[in-house]
Amino acid sequence: MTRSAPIEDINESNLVVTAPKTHAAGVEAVVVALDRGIAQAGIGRTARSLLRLNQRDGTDCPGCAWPESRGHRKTAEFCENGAKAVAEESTLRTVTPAFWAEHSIAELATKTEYWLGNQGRITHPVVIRPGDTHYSQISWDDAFELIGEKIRATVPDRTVFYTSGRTANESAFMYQLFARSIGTNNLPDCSNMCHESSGSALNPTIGIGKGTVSLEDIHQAELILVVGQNPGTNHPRMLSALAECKDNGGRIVAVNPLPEAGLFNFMDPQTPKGVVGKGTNLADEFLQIKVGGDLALFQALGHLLLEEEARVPGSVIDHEFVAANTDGIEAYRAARSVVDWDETKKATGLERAAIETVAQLLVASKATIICWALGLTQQPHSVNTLKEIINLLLLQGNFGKPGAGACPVRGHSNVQGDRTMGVWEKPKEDMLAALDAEFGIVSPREHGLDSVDTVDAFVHDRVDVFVSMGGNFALACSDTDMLEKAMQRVGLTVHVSTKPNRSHVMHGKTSLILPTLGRTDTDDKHPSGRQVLSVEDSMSVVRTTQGRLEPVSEHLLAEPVIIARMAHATLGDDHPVDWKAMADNYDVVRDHISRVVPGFDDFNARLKTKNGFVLPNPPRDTRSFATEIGLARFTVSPIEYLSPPEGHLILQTIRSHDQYNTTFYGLDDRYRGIKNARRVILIHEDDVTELGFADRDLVDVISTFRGVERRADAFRLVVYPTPRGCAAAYFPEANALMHRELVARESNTPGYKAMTVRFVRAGTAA
Ligand SMILES: Nc1nc2c(c(=O)[nH]1)N[C@H]1C(S)=C(S)[C@@H](COP(=O)(O)OP(=O)(O)OC[C@H]3O[C@@H](n4cnc5c(=O)[nH]c(N)nc54)[C@H](O)[C@@H]3O)O[C@H]1N2
Ligand SMILES: Nc1nc2c(c(=O)[nH]1)N[C@H]1C(S)=C(S)[C@@H](COP(=O)(O)OP(=O)(O)OC[C@H]3O[C@@H](n4cnc5c(=O)[nH]c(N)nc54)[C@H](O)[C@@H]3O)O[C@H]1N2
Ligand SMILES: [Mo]
Repeated sequence: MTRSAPIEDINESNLVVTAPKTHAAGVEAVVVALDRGIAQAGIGRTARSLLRLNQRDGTDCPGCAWPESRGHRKTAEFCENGAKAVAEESTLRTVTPAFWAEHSIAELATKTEYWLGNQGRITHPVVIRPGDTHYSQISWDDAFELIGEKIRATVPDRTVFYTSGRTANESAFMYQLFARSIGTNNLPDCSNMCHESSGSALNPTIGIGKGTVSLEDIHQAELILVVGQNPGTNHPRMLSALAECKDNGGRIVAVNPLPEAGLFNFMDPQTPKGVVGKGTNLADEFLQIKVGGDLALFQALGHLLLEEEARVPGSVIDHEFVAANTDGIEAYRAARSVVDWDETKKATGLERAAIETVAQLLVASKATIICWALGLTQQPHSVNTLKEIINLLLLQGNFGKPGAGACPVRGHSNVQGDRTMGVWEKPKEDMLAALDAEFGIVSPREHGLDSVDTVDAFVHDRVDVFVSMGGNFALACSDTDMLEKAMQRVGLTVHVSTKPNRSHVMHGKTSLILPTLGRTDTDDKHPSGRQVLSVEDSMSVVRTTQGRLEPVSEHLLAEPVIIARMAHATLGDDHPVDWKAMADNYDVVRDHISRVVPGFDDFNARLKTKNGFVLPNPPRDTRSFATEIGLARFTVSPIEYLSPPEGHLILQTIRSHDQYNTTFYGLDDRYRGIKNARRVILIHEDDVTELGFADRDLVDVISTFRGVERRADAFRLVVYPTPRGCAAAYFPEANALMHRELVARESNTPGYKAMTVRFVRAGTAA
């Protein structure tokens, strides 16, 4: 069943640049989506998978975590990029033992991620041992035996269990139970690199680490601020929700350094207006902010709201809400009583009048939602920026009423669920006590390593066994060069994966690749028949997901089965947890979850209802805030922004329209007008000139952090409408420039949107 894979790798000199687009989707989106699907999987498989996507009893899209409608569902409840994610997974191209025999590690190390991922789905477990030049086939039994042996041979603290956020609830629950049964909380996950800052800001201020809105709230909001995110590419179904808000008379403000197409106009290919008309205009106001300027912006907005309240008492502050539910408004009021407009301009690049316009929109709105993603979470002062958003929402009582609230827009399709299931290096005592009581184990209490700590542990040779439940750790993290070298010094790396990636190539001394079922595959090799999994979306809705496609190989095992067998091989027959019972029937896992994780009572029965169920969300449900003092908290932070030294710019890293994190679907960033290439630096025209370069010059990039430099070669400068002083490059190519200690304070999220860089002509000395 092998379909031919592209043989060419990336030729960066094929770069074509056209003007950025001003609308997202349209008919072209459908054409691209179907084209990719059919090329990978053929017509029948593409139709079967896409028609099941995001339907009741269907497959949860493996793309983003945006929720599905709980009411009417369209026949096509997916977007271009969801369709690409499915095409990528349902491909008929296969990576068999013959592939590994043909390509040595030395050869694979020269391939790009695009080439690796495009080879197809891995069909058999494979191993590479010290001295081997190639991976070769291994039986499942031997693979598990090897894992058990290596884990038993070391101490729990030197084992690490990473999770990428596609892992379903049941697998995530079993995985954390496995780590804790061994005796470690070393459970880093992709969330550490993503929305950790959101949790760090929300938990102490509103008493929950999640968003407080539903999809219906988005439709009903009077005003939505879309800050630091690129929904046209990364959450395309969000555009339909924003369009519905507009149709209902709502207003939208976009805050972003880049004029992302999806912020301006959405041509919904599923409505006549989107096909032949002009689409729906989205943003009423666009604040083209400097990278890192949002804290200053939200402080200025807070000042303007308080000023208006002073002018017309009662017109802005929801006094009843504030008095009953919050603490700290006086200190906030005092801190925001003055604003330095010159400094605000320096931080944000925005004119005072533009900020005042948005303040007026906030004043006029009785139901405001603020949405954000990575543009706000990956900077040194991210946690304070997000706390400032909470201040604004609290002031106007925007919690627990229709059309209002805080909306962190999550990444991986089950990243939120994985955390709910206990994949966290800093578990709460309640969770551990419940686990211990349920299973008769003694969970470790000492906090474990997060993703950034894990990179550091690798670099300092403090890891013996690294297990990766999905993901591509080598490329997703900071300090790529150092990390790749360090990963090769680890005793055992285990990659539970669907497709080949760089982490398989930068493997430990011994390494296993364990091929698993994806979301779209049927999972029916169990004594109790076909199994169903569950996921939680960005808005705390828990529902089922099941694949309907025949797996490309009969040798794939489901993630719960792989975890159960790793655990059994490591912990033996005497361990109190019945791993096999869970792997045989996922209802058993769910029964355990119902007794351990709050909000999951009667899990099996409730999951079977039409729309699944919504987890309790005290701020949204009852305006209650489970902080230490039982009240929501206003907070005061000093102004902070990024000011690069002379001759330097701030570099933010972004996703192109043709990628899913480290997986490349193609080489086009269609909305931004970049084609056929990825090693580009988007940069303001005047910065190019001032630095003595010209458009399309080839440069080497040098980052500096606390006096330490990193270098990445051969990027092409592309003049782009980004603010002065702010450049952008694609992730993961730019990760070699990321110093691992450049992180957001409190959350330890990498500062992927806050590098300080300069350029030199390609090939010249620094
Ligand atoms: N198709 C597709 N979908 C995806 C993904 C994917 O790779 N491909 N990834 C998934 C994952 S894991 C995640 S976490 C999400 C990521 O979703 P996004 O957060 O949308 O992803 P990024 O590409 O990092 O885009 C960051 C946006 O923030 C803006 N920005 C950067 N710095 C600042 C700033 O200082 N202030 C403001 N206001 N804006 C700023 C950038 O210009 C850019 O528009 O998407 C998920 N969905
Ligand atoms: N510079 C920079 N770096 C970043 C970011 C950034 O914005 N800028 N964003 C960060 C963020 S938000 C995130 S979430 C991380 C992403 O980090 P990861 O989640 O670690 O990376 P992915 O690229 O999503 O993982 C892709 C791999 O997952 C495997 N896979 C796919 N589907 C499945 C499945 O169903 N099961 C299993 N077991 N495996 C599967 C495939 O083998 C594929 O190669 O990167 C972070 N790194
Ligand atoms: Mo993410």
